[in-house]
Amino acid sequence: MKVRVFFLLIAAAAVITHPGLVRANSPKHDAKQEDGMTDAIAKERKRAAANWRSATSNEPKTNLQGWEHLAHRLIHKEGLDPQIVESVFSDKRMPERESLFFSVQPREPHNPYRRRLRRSEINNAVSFYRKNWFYFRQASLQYQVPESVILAILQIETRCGSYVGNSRVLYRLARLASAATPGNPLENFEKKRRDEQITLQQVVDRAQWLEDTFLPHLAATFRLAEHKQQHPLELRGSTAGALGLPQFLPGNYLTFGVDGNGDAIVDLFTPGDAIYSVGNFLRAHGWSAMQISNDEQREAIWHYNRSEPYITTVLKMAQQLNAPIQKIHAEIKEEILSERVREITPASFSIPGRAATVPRFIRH
Ligand SMILES: [Ca+2]
Repeated sequence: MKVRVFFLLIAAAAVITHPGLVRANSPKHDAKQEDGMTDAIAKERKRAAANWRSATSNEPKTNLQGWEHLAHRLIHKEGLDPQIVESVFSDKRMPERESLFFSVQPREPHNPYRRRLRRSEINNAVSFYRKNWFYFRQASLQYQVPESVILAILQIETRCGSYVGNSRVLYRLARLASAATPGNPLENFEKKRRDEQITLQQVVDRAQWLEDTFLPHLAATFRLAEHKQQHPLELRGSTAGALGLPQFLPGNYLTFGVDGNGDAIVDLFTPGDAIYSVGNFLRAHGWSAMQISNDEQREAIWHYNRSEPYITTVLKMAQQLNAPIQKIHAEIKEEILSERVREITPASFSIPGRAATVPRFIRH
């Protein structure tokens, strides 16, 4: 769901025939392979040239700043309104398209989450829990996902909203979705083949995977903006194009976003909606009961972020959060017994989570 899904590709990588071995054992096959490679390169060059001719022809048209291929895909594959697409990609706020260089077999750096279990992180999460315990308890009951797991995810994603990113989501997703723009795969191949054992087909396949993965989220950005009554270029999020406290990509925002605070709008920048939406997402991805096996837990979180170190860190943090959460539960119970609960329970909490779908959106 996030840009970190890159790592999924490692598993799907095709078996590579080592060119050196083929050359030594089978000169005929080698020549054939070379011919095939030359044909493929020639074909890619032809596509790139055609794209360039189209982009530089004298016909009067909107200046799409190099995004012609992507605009075409959004209009003809995703069914977006041509006028809106053209106006956004020609907008001065939208940077010109530049070549996108990508890894064919990306690997995650060695455990980027290793520093996320420090005391300060736990304290921040506990402090967020204390302010929003009601949403956590209700969401946990509704989706049968432990409060500690939802809290750990929000802490790891954005330190419970301390930083939600200020990048233009549309531009960041457009970059990723533009990988298969004619000419871009070839540029990547020519750069990589100097020092990597990689075939053009692998590069083309990877570029297509990036387009197929991120084009739907790019299209969802337009739809999300429409619902929020914002200009598509004004939606802000991470450099990976994810939004709000739980860092959902736009497609997931539309599909799994929930109105948790009961105000009949879905706003993932508010704690109540963010907490419910994480519960809803995990529930929809296999977290079927409060007590499930470790493998089942890992599987559900994997859909959130396809990274083993991420999953391990979420579960370790959740474990560390259990005791403080129990302590706060005990405090709340005392508050309720002493009838001071009204001081910490806003009246608007009466019907949280009643809407399981997206009724409407608001502007930030
Ligand atoms: Ca709401």
